[in-house]
Amino acid sequence: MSDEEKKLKPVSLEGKKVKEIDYRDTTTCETTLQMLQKVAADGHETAIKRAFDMKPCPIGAESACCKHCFMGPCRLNARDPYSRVGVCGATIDTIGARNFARMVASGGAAHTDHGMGMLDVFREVINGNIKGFRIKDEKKLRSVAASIGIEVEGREVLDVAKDLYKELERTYTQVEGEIPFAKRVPAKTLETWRKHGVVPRGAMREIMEIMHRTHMGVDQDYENIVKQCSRTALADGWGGSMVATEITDILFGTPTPHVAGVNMGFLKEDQVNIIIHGHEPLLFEAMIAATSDPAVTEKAKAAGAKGVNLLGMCCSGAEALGRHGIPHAGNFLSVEPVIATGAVDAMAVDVQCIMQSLATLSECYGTRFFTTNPRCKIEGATHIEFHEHEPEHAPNEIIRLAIERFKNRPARVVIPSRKDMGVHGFSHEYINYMLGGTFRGSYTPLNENIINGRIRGVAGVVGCTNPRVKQDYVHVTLVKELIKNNVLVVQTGCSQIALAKAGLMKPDAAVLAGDGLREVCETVGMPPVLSLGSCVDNSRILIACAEMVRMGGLGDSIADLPVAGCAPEYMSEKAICIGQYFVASGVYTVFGVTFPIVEGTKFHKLLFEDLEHQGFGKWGFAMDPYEIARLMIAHIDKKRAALGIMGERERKLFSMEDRRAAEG
Ligand code: SF4
Ligand code: MSK
Repeated sequence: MSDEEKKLKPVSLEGKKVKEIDYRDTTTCETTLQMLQKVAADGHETAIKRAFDMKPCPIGAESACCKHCFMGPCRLNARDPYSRVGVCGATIDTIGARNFARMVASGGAAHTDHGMGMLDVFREVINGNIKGFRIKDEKKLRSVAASIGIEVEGREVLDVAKDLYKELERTYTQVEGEIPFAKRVPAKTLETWRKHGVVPRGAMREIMEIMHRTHMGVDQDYENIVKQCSRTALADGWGGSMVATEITDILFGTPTPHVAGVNMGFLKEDQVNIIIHGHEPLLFEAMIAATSDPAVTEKAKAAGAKGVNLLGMCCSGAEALGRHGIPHAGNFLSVEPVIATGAVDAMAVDVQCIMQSLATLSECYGTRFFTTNPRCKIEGATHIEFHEHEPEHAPNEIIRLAIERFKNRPARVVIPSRKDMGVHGFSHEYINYMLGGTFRGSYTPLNENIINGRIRGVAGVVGCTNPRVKQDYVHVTLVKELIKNNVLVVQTGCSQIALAKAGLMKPDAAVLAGDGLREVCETVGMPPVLSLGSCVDNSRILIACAEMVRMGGLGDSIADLPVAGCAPEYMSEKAICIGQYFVASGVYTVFGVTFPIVEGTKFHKLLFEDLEHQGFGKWGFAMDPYEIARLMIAHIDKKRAALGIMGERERKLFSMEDRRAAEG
């Protein structure tokens, strides 16, 4: 381990009193650190301090308790899990599987509700009822429609769009049959799903059924519960999330790579700063339109500002960064600290990952804090509802109040100077084009480079940051280790922001990659780490996997591919659902932080071993980034060996010299 790596290594904070917190142990992000120290000096608190104050409940952390009825709640002994059962007789496997299933249902509901909201807007746009948005990417519309068997040749855009809407609505409402995007799943993977009865019908039905089956006294066979977990999670990955991604691209444009910036240094002292935080793209798109109006700049100037400066955070920010190059101020654990700059005149949020504390902290620093979605109101926030039919109303009101706040900004504003530039805005379509060129755009070159061993495999590193883990440390260390070992990394969500801050999204970061990956990156001019967007854009990774199978040479199903996934600092139920849909799709998926299951149980063995034998992927768990990398690379090598493509580089690892030394 280098000195630099030692410096980054987390220090155990167990048993430390709050006043002893050294914030350098809690984050590797220097601007977040600066602001965490400021918040503490100002006498306020953040999630990191509260995480110190409140240790996780050890029983809940392993899902060894059940409160599904009022004969309980029942607590089993996680250290001796089969020593007792719940009042109703439920075993640790039933209790663990039911709890896990409800996490999948909640996470899947979040993504599918987001996707359904996007589809509602799409319907209203094509029916002419929403004038503020329009179909921006007709090419994408036609290719999505064609991918699920809709006739596109010679047809009007609106006719194709109407058929596409009708078809995609089934993703949510269908009660029998297979979701439309099942047509994109490689045949052998789909065969496995059919064999095990996990092809999703419609998201509403799957989520309803999982809630029913996990009610007291219904499904008490952990294997049967896990089948419904897979079915529900797949209704998210290949359903709700995929619809969200595709419809957003159709309405607002498919991202293409461009240079853009990340970090708090993009706040501007002489401008009205407005941060958009959350997940759905509609509010952000409407804010972009509103702030582009010269009249808005004039109003800001009249208040003494040079203009209005729009920034994003979390997944709303990741989408706007990838699609439009709007600067991103930071990932999940930086959202509270950024308020402490005093420079945020307004923060407007929609849904998901919005800490309730933001309302209180905003009040401490005079920031105007707005909720905009009827699903997410927060005590202490000002609610200005965003209406898709009148998309300019909420942004104009938020801008007006932000300008007011600018006029009354506190004298002491501290803006960290750091700005990190990188290339953002990859999509599975662009990867196709980038590697294959305009006329022969395909995944063939990627497959060829994997087969010849220049690229060892592909890893998806995604997900949140979590105050139980040193912010960004595991993401960055893991990704560096993977690219050093010639594993191409694709990213979404808050993880990609961690790597952008660490400078890994510049093409010259290829110097950190192993020889083979470096050669490919330098030839193509791409960074070794590709950012693909928000949490719902994990569906881009699924499509990329399906394309790799379709191009040939790497097996017949996603489970055959030399790929692996990881959410090393996750915190949300959405991440559990994402993990389960990757596992059900055939991908080995490693989580960090903690895993909500009791080890040594039959349920644990099913998720961590047996699913793979059934033709799916499997779960893994480790907290140390080097161990996570080792697990992922070992899995990639296992798949390479099964495909018979260990190649020159790998053969060199077992050269005669090595063998003699080993036999020594
Ligand atoms: Fe206890 Fe069974 Fe009720 Fe759960 S469902 S709380 S295990 S009695
Ligand atoms: S925003 S789900 S903290 S990635 Fe999608 Fe970040 Fe995780 Fe929220």
